[in-house]
Amino acid sequence: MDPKQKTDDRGDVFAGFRSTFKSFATEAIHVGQEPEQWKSMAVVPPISLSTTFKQHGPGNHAGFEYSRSGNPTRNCLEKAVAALDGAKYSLALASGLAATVTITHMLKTGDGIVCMDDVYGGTNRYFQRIATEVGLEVSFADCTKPELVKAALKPNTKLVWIETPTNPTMKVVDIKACSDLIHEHNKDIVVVVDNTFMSAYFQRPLALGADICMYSATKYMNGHSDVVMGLVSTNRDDLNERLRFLQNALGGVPSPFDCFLCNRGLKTLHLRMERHFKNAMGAAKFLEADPRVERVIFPGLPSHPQHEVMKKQCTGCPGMITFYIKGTLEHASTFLSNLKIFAIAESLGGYESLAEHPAIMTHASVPEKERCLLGISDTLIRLSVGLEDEADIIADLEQALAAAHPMKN
Ligand code: P1T
Repeated sequence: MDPKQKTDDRGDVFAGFRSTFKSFATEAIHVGQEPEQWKSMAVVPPISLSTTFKQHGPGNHAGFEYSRSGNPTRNCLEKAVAALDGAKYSLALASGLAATVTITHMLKTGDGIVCMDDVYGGTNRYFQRIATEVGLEVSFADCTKPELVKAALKPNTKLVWIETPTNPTMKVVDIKACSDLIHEHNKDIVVVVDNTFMSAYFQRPLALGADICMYSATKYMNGHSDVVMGLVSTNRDDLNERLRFLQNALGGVPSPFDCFLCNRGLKTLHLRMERHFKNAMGAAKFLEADPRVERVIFPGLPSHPQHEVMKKQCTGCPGMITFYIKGTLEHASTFLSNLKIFAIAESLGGYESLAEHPAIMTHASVPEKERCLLGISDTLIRLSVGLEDEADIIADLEQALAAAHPMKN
């Protein structure tokens, strides 16, 4: 740690990172939650299950008509998310992929999309196998390299899709540099950042020049592995208008109950993310020092190629660690099968620790040739470090490594 870098009250792991967004916790707890909006003065927003709302006369309603086009519980969540993203507007969708599809529906046949080369497998599958079927032109580029982004931009490019850090190889894109470059080329290109890995607490893409910030809220934003949801935020009136139309017209909306749960999850986002970072830093340092591990990719470590970019644009790192175990697929499988605290499961960002094998699980739909080029190999393991005790997390990793490499003990 550079001794000149001041630590704040969040602890040493945060040294060198941007300081927390002002009043984040207060806004997470209060924005959109005003008791005065309910006749009952309920402090906790009620779950409005009604699918329809009585009108005083035809077209004369109290702000809600039909639950797909607007719902009071969803409203509370959308207002809170907008505040946390530093955005004017936010919309909730039925899943992260529903958010991706809704955003992409702004395009027309013949339009082009440039997508970060490493993204969630389902995003890759949607762009390659569905968007192209309806006449959208999709290309992939490593957005950590400005010259490759520049080369990928074509006259028909309407959307650039950035994920940072990427899933699963944790590449970090300089959002400001990339957005500036794209907007200088053509100010009308919509830059989207998938902020799923970071959550609103650690990264604000809109403040860095992106036009849209989206999430799989299934992950950190909800944080309890009990909701599938997507979120989309923007500061642009035109994009909000179009997206809100599509939210209703395509219909991929979340249930009021899920909105209630996600809204509740946001109340502890700041606390959860800080603990995720502390636990992940401990685990990443342990793995990096272990001879049975080939390489650790964690943006909080100085060994990460874009560690400086991460510190410049983020207020911390989430609990995501990717590492290569020494050996073969068998070693990776043995390691995963022997974990006791970590569950072998897809998804991430919940309070519980999860581990998975991207090549077999989350990224199986990415063509094998591309997986090889991206480094999604048989020995690559992805961890979502949860909120358990750090010492227990490390002990679990240690015993699973010992099971995978018994000769080394
Ligand atoms: O699962 P869903 O809520 O539809 O979100 C899709 C999605 C979008 N973007 C990113 C970065 C994601 O990680 C995901 C979903 N990811 C997993 C299920 C996973 O295990 O990686």
